Amino acid sequence: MNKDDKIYVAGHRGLVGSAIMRKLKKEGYSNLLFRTSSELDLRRQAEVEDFFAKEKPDYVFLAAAKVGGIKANDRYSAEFIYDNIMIQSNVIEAAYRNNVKKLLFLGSSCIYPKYAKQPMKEEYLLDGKLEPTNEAYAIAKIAGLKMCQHYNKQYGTNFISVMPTNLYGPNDNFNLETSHVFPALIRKFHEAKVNNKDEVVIWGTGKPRREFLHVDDLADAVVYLMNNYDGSEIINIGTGKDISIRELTQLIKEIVGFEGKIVNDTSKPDGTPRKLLDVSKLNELGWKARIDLREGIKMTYEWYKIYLDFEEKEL
Ligand code: GFB
Repeated sequence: MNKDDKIYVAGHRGLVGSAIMRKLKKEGYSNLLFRTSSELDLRRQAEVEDFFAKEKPDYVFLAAAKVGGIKANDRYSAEFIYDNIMIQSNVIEAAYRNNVKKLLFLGSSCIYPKYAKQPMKEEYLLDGKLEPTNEAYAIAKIAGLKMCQHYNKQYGTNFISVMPTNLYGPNDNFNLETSHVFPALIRKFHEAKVNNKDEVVIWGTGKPRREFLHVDDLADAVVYLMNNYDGSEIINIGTGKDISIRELTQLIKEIVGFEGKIVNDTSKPDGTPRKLLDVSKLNELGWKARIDLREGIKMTYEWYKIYLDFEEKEL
């Protein structure tokens, strides 16, 4: 990408999209294109076609999606499959019709089979049954990466697909009903500390293992791959290390400074027992994650406290 190329970041306000915007600005890319979902509903094909025909972006980061934690995926599965299939289908088709030079599609590590061999290599895709709680989202994301591969094959487009692991960082969703575990624990321990509560309830047994990548590392990786990788094979993006939910809970409890008890609500689902990514392809392409988990938790908690102050002043 040249610094004055027109780069469209779809989903620029979200956890991933806002990190990509920060990274592109820091690197001096000066011609960034973005729209809020009220300005442009990416589920509406005609709106997307008009937008692309008018703006003609050179590059597209497709970071817009309907995302959520295990409970949201399970409960709103029809919305997850519809919104994500419509968004990605409209953007990928409009990118092709308007000769976008290159598009990067963001998938997720949940696309792999529930009981895939660990760590999960890209070739394990479609090798087994999916985790039921997020099957709808996973099917949509698999359809998206397959669309990119088939558009490349039939039309000669250059649409690459990456599969990030669980992400965390600034601008995450902290709503306890729909969020992922990382922001949920930051909020739960912070509120328990400031309100002198005796205990914090976590979902499930705490036994599942998850890999956590800071979203600034992800943004660094996707800009790197947009500039250095052309191909139809999907690329995992992660740290290559995982941790149990129980260990993560202890780490966040310690960093937030909560001194009470942790209680497990085993009526809530554990989900996939493990989804550690094999990142050897990414490492061979020349990229490695840099932000250490303990450091990342501290950075995210500091951001969260500033965000809360800002919210309070707004009210
Ligand atoms: O992050 P999470 O919601 O999604 O849950 P997944 C991860 C693990 O943390 C599960 C446990 O075992 C949860 O039971 N957990 C413990 C909690 N306490 C909490 C809590 O307070 N809130 C939440 N949310 N979890 C998602 C997929 O799976 O991974 C998405 O559903 C997406 O589609 C995302 O792929 C990356 O990691 O299990």
